[in-house]
Amino acid sequence: MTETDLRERIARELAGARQRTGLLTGCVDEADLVAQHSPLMSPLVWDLAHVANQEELWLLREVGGREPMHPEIDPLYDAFEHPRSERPTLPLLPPDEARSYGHEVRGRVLDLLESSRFDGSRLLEGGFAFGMIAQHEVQHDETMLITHQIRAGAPVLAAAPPPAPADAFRLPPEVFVPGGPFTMGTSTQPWALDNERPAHTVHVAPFFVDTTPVTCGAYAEFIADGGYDDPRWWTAGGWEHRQRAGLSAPLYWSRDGGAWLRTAFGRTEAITPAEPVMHVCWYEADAYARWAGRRLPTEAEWEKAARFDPVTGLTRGYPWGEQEPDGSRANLGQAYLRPAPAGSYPAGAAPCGARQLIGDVWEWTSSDFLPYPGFTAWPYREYSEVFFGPEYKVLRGGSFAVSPVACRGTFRNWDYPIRRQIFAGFRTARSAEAETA
Ligand code: AVJ
Ligand code: FE
Repeated sequence: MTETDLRERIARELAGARQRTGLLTGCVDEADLVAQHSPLMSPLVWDLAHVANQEELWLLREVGGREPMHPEIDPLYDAFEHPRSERPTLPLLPPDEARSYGHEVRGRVLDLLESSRFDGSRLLEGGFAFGMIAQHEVQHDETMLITHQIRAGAPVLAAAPPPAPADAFRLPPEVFVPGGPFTMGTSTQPWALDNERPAHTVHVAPFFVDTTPVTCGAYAEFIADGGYDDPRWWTAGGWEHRQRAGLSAPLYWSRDGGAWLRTAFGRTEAITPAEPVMHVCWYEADAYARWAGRRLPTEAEWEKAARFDPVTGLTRGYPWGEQEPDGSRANLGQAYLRPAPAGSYPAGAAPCGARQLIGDVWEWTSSDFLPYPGFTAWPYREYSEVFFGPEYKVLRGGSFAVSPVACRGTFRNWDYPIRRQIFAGFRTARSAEAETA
């Protein structure tokens, strides 16, 4: 990519992120922006100024060497100084000031971009710092969409449904992924974040994985079969959590006689059986898999299913190859405010035949969030390193709510196994060794 192309790409990604931020914070009134809709989430006005503050910190100060614009506000927007539940009590910038701060930072960043070279320092190499900031803002766009989903009140967001799948009706329920080594992670993708690095060889035993994410219809069968009331399907920790939290269906589902309804962005409707289920925690996904006689895939299995090309033996950037995601291959970027029916996006299929690995819903894996061998924190420990450990589970593949810039075959997300507010579902797997031995 030439320097001019890279500059244009960066400007486009930053503008796209800001457009979505503007929409998500412009469609509710001032009271809604400053309100805390859930102790799990920041007020929207916090996200608004936090993305600007990170952009100022990394691009204007670190890359550009500029002085802080408002050093006194830095601690307010440092995610590690104040937990989300405390943020409404802080003297946050009011919405108008948060907007003009963001606008001013962005203007200066675009000036800086004009004169930036993309070499000479690790932050500038390949435009990394700019790419990191574009990814950061779209990640917060997803966070803000989660806040919108939690928010009570009249609907303010709407989108057309995703296109119906063309050939979903005759897909095999599962596909085979061969055993053997493959290259996991990356050392070369310029905008990959620290936890995706470095590339390393991982051996995976042969396995089968679901062709699509588990659907609402299949999940309703688990519920109807008493899955929530049978400790056989749950780990000890999962059963304890199911009891304590009173889990009996995905978050946002409700019962209407014999039918299931779900509420999304303020509207209640019948569940769509063919749609991937979401708003289930890791414990629910794990219990469903056991009920189905299967298990969650490991993170390495997920990545091998998504990226490994058995013809060349090489690992792809995306299931379909190296091209950036577009609307024909994946449901990303809040274009539609729901996952597409299972079996959609044949053009986005992986070599193994699995579909919708990228986009639609984040997919829980069985794996803890751990560093790859040779990991080094970059450019700050608080992005990934402080979260490594067994208390977080890895999610893969991105959801309909995240933009392509923060979604690729190597991208890793993580959360606590009890969390359900995120746009997460799952697919199941089983080992093939028994058959081939
Ligand atoms: C990678 C989604 C877990 O939202 O906590 C945003 C992304 N990091 N700002 C989060 C992130 C810093 C992060 N997740
Ligand atoms: Fe952040």
